[in-house]
Amino acid sequence: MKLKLAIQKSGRLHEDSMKLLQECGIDISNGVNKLKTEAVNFPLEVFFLRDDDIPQYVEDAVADIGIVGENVVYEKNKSVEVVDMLGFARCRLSLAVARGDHYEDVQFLEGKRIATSYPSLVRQFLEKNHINAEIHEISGSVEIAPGIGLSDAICDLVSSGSTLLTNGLKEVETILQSQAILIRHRKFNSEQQRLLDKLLFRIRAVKKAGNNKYVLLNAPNAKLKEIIGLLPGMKSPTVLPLAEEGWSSVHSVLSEDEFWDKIEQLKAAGAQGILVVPIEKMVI
Ligand code: PRT
Ligand code: ZN
Repeated sequence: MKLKLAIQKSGRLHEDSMKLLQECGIDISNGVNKLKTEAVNFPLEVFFLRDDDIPQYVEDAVADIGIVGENVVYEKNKSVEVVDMLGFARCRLSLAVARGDHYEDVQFLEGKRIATSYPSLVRQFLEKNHINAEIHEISGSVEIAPGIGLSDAICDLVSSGSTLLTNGLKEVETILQSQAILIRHRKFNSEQQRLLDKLLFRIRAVKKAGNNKYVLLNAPNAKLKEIIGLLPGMKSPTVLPLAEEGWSSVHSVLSEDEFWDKIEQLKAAGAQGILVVPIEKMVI
């Protein structure tokens, strides 16, 4: 038996989805230009689809699992289960109005026309805020709608914000934060679950490694206690004597979010020759 995975055929999710598989040691280099291919070294079949179709394929169990943006999953509202957050393709679904508009709060939207490719999420947002507005569903180039008189506001995905800027718009409300997620259908049997667990074990090791750095530094023995106290490590830091009398080499793992603060503190505590190395996989 093989697990069937749906990923985007081309677009913003494609490369990172492929990279994740590669980092998990799964080789699908034999057929990326086809609609379907098989991994050579893992019981996995991969379907290449439009991202919008992935939730339906997974709900219907045509694909067992899929990689897709939260925005698409929640807009389509299919009956699927979220297995894991994958951390890439981060963006937000936001409402934007003309830069010159005087926007104070959501009341601004009362009676207005909003252009979007996300009618369902926009409707939910408006209902929650008790706003009556007209939703115009369009499938692309949403950001030009106000400029050509089609709408008064838009709701679209934003990452850097430059598309809004170049179209004379400003972001006023965020209705959803999104990233790529792994979804599965609800009819898993035990063999499918076993294969998913095997894949998840690898995905989590890759994610964990990406969030951590391996740090090596030299410390005078007199300062060792203080420096070790700053380092969490997986269990506790490794300490090895240096050839030079009175010095030790300390090895540890630091997480990305505390990284710069810790490096400063380590330097201040007397650490020298600090080396920082990326970690490829991390299993704890
Ligand atoms: O062909 P297919 O249907 O598969 O692809 P698609 O064209 O529908 O989707 P694609 O490849 O553009 O995006 C796939 C997924 O990437 C989305 O569903 C999101 O989950 C995620 N993602 C992350 C984004 C963005 N960031 C993003 N910035 N999707 C789209 N954008 C667009 C946005 O619509 C706007 O036009 O980029 C523009 C804004 O970007 P900034 O940087 O100017 O703010
Ligand atoms: Zn799409």
